This record gives sequence, C-alpha cells and structure tokens, in this order.
Amino acid sequence: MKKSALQIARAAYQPKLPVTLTGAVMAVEGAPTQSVADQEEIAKLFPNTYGMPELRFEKNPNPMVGKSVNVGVILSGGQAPGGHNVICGLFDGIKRINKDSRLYGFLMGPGGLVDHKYIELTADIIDEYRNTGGFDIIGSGRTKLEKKEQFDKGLEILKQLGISALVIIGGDDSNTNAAILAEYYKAIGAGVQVIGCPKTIDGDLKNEVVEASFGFDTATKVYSELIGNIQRDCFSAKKYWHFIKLMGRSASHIALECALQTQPNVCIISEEVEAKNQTLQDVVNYIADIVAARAARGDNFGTVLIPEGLIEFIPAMKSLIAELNDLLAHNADFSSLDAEAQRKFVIENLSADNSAVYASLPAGVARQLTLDRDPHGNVQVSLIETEKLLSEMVGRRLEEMRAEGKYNGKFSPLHHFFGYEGRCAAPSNFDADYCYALGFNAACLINAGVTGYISSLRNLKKPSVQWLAGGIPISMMFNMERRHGEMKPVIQKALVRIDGTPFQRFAAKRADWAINTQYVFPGPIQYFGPAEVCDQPTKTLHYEHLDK
Ligand code: FBP
Repeated sequence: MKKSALQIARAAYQPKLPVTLTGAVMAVEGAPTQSVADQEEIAKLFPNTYGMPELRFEKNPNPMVGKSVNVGVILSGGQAPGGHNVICGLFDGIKRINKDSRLYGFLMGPGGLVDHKYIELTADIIDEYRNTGGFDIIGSGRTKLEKKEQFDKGLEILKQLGISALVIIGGDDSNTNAAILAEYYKAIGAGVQVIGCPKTIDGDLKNEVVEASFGFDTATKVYSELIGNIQRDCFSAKKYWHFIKLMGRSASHIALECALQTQPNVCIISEEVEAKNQTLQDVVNYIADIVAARAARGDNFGTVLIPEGLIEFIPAMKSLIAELNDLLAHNADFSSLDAEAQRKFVIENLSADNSAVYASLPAGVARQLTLDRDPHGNVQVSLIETEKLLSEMVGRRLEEMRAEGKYNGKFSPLHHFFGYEGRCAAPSNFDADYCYALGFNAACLINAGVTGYISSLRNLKKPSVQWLAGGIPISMMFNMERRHGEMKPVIQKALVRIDGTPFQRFAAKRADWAINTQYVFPGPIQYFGPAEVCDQPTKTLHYEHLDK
C-alpha cells in the first residue's frame, strides 16, 4: 500500500518508554488486593486469582534474563488509536527478554482464537505498523469470549502453537472476560497466562488504579479539531446552529473533553441529565432558551455537543427502550411489517406511558428505535440520530416561544456525527507512547509469570519517562452487576462524575460560553514540534489529577 509522507516520517518515531522499562526490571509486590465491592462473592468466583497483590516494576541492577516465550494477542471491540503500538511494544518487549520469543495475532477479534485463525507477527510485519492508527494488523471483532467451550477450543490452538501467554486488548467487557479466562486456565492447569490492556476511545475503563484507556486522547483531539473548525465557520457565516453528536456508547467523557477543549455554546452531559431526572423536553427547553438568548443579541448561530448515549440516560426514554427491547425480542415477525404497520404495532402494544412517549417522537427517530438490535438485544445507539431529534424538537419549541413573544430569531440547524472520524487516527504522541509502553509492560508481566493482571501505567500527567509501570489484578476492579437477568462479576464502567473536577470546571464556565461566544480552535494533532503543542494529555486527565 502506498504510504503518505506523514506515515513515512512517523514510522521513525521512537515512543518514549518510562525509565524503569528501559533496562532489566524486577517486579515488586504490594499488599494483597480486594475487589472494589462484593468481596465475598467475587473471592468465591475467582478462587485461584482473587486477592493477588498489585505489582510495581523497578529497575533491576542485574542483566535481564528471561526464557523465550510464544505469546498470542487479540484486539477486541471498537478500534482505538494506538492499538498497533500496543502490539509493537509487546513484540519488542518479548524479543528483548529473549530474542527467540514469538508473537501470534488472532484474527478479527476473540473469534480468531475460537476459530483458530491467526498469523505469526514477524519483525517485517510489525515494522509496517509502528505508530499507525487502526487495528488492521490483525483486525478486531466483538465476539464475546465467555463460554467454557470457547475457552477449551482456544486452548487447543494455544497448545498447538506452544503459546503460554495471551494478551487481550479491549474495554471493560473484554478485560472482564480476560480475568474469567485467566481464572479458568489457572484452575485447569492449562499453563497459559492471560494479561489485559485497557482500550476504548469512550474513556470509560478507568478507576483508582487504571488512569486512562488508550485511544481517548487521540480521538477527542481529532473531534475537537473538527468542532473547532465548525465553530470558526459558524462564527464566520453567523447563520447556522450545528448539532454535533459525539461517540461514546454510554459515558459522556468524549463530549465533556471536547467541550473543555473547544468551549461550545451548549454541551449536554448524559450523567447530569440522569442525576437531575430530566425529561427530553427539559433538555430541549434548555437548548431553546440558549438559542433564544443568543438570538436576542443578534447571534443566530451556535454549537451544541450531544453525547451518543444521551437517550438511554433520560429516564422516560430508558423505560421506553427497555420495553421496546422486550417487545421486539418476543415478536420475530415485526421486521416483516411495513413502516406504518410497525409504528401502529408498537403504539398498540406498549404500556400507556411508553406508548405516549413513543408517539410524541419525530417519526424518523421513533423508527430508529425499532431498528435491528445488536447481538445482545440492545438498541444500537450510534444509529439513532439524537442530533436530529433534538434540533427538530428545539425548532418546535422555538416556534412556541415565538408565538409567546419570547423569541424572534432565525434557526437553521445542521447536523454532524463524529465517531468513526477519530477511532483509527494516527495516535497522538501521548497514545503512541502510552500504547507502546502498555504492550512493553505486558511483556514484563508475562516474564514475571503472572496471570489475570491488566497492564498498568500511572502518573500519566507527567512526561512518559516518569510513568510508573506495573500490573493490577483485574479482579480488583470487579463488582457484581445484573447483566441479562443474572448477577455477574464485571469491571465497573466509569461514567462522568458530576462531582469530579472535569465536570465542575465545565459547569462553572458553560453559562458564559452559552451566551458570550468563547470558542477555542485546537487545530490538528501535531506530531513534531514543541512539547507543549505535541505532548499535552487531555484536559480530563489533567483535571482528574487535581482530584488526587
Ligand atoms: P469499544 O467500547 O469496544 O472500544 O467501542 C467504542 C465505540 O466506538 C463506541 O463509542 C460506539 O458506540 C461503538 O464503539 C460503535 O461500535 P460499532 O462500530 O462496532 O457499532
């Protein structure tokens, strides 16, 4: 494939490893750990891997000794910038420990392990992918690795290839399953270590011990560049309201980070909507009031950021979606009806409250709520055009306000959805360094002989050379949650904290940004140049560190 000039120049970038990982390391054990909640139940479910200590790597004065190892790697779930560098770091790490080590990549996600689809990742292949975006080196997929039969099928190929360690690069669900797999392989004496790596642009795999998931930094910088460009256009033409939906399956971290970077007129945070028990109409009225206040000053333009998961956080919509999921799951013939018959069927078969909410929605959006479910029977929120739903309802509300003499402006909305534009971007310096170090660190965890750990780097606000490397037992992040009707051990998803500093900073400024145009234009990610331009972490990470 032909390479761009940036790709060629960027291939030579050498990620900056934490100082501790630049030579031989030794693993120092901390105190035994506990899960964040439900300790007794989780200890029972993980008899072989519960309570393990945190690990910290320190420089080892003795030379590095390690035996050769065959390692498998899997990319799981949605793409996130930097995935290739995790694999490159892992490759370089196992080769440094012993040059005869080998790396195998399972193809198209966890399904590749179960179906025995793999390639050996040699130095030639690895060198093609250094510092590039995307997951195309081996592909990714959303097959859930959770059943004993899958684990056993996977073990067949691991044994065949002499693989004694598996690295799973994924989000909260994939790392949950990595811990279950680690426990199972340990229980049956399979002789296979399992190590996780924290990935997702959504930024919702983080907690006291995992400071950030990779990909969030680059993706939010790409979206912020685009939002900044739109704001400059909107400020120049002064005639459009831009409704911009941003990815993030449930948490609003992406929208909040982009708001902190670009200072839009409006940004909705789903977690706040839920906390205040707001209705869809409350959100619409809030936006319409800002549109009207700006119009009164002659400013008939603006930007509105909307998190992808918003509608599932609005209590009335949540209840509607839950009943719809159920209704559609039990009516297999639904998809064979025409659009009008589907609408009639839904309105007639929902409970009175939910039926009223459904009927009140613009027809296009109501229809989107009944489209195909994902493999788990859930609405695919990224297909729902929340940005159009809101702008249409804001338009209606403004007409009511006009009739009441409270609005006298012009409202011309435009719509955008930013998600795929950022998921495969060339990783920022932060993500290039973070991912490479996560992979390299995973190799050190393998060499330390542990299983059921997630690769961990802390102190991320500091330059990468000062990051602290180690491993966290995944079971430490567990609590019990109801999933598909059953209580299951899972990693707690990190939602935006309304009492956290990132949200508080935004909340303190938003009234000013709403009325007095205060746009910031971050511009494109810079890979070469001064550190204050190229190496800055996200504002979210910056403010979160103020909380510590
Ligand atoms: P992960 O949590 O798997 O990293 O995926 C995140 C995400 O990008 C969400 O923001 C988005 O809702 C979803 O993936 C879309 O995934 P897909 O393209 O597979 O529908």
